[in-house]
Amino acid sequence: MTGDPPPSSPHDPGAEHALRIERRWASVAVLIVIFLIVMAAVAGVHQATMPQLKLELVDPRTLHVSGEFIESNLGTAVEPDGSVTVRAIGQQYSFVPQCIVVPTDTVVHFRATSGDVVHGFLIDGTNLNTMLIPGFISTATARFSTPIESHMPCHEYCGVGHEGMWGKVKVIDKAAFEKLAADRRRLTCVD
Ligand SMILES: [Cu+2]
Repeated sequence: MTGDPPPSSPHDPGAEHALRIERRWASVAVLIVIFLIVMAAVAGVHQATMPQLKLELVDPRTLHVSGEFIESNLGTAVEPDGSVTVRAIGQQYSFVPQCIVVPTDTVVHFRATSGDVVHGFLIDGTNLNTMLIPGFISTATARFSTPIESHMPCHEYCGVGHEGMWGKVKVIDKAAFEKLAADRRRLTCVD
């Protein structure tokens, strides 16, 4: 009989120790994955079953007749606190207004909804991206530091005319905007 078994033997105490440690760390990794899956499931169920924060409803059948989204109320308005609010509607197959104008260096609140089916509201080159769902008011807040001109395509398939549904957003210098806003209650850049 010779002494110790060769190093590769399964009875090598060093190899067994390494195997135990590997198994231990593998269980830690599996536990982390299980924890993340449970966390995602709980968060998903919670979000699906609880009312969303600041859920604002609107009747899509009377949008054009009364309330916040009547035609004369659409476009960009200056608020008493200096911020601006943009109100818009998405409908098959255009946005109203078709061209939105906002100032630089100003807090801009977007409030939009849909008059018919689900549409998308996205401003190219920014992280502003939301859905317009009939019956709900979608809100987003942004601040633009430089003047830009961006496209605003609908990004939710909304019917045969979807590909032609897009608007424009013009961010203009704050001083120029204030000049424009001086004698108008609602602004758009629709020619
Ligand atoms: Cu669309």
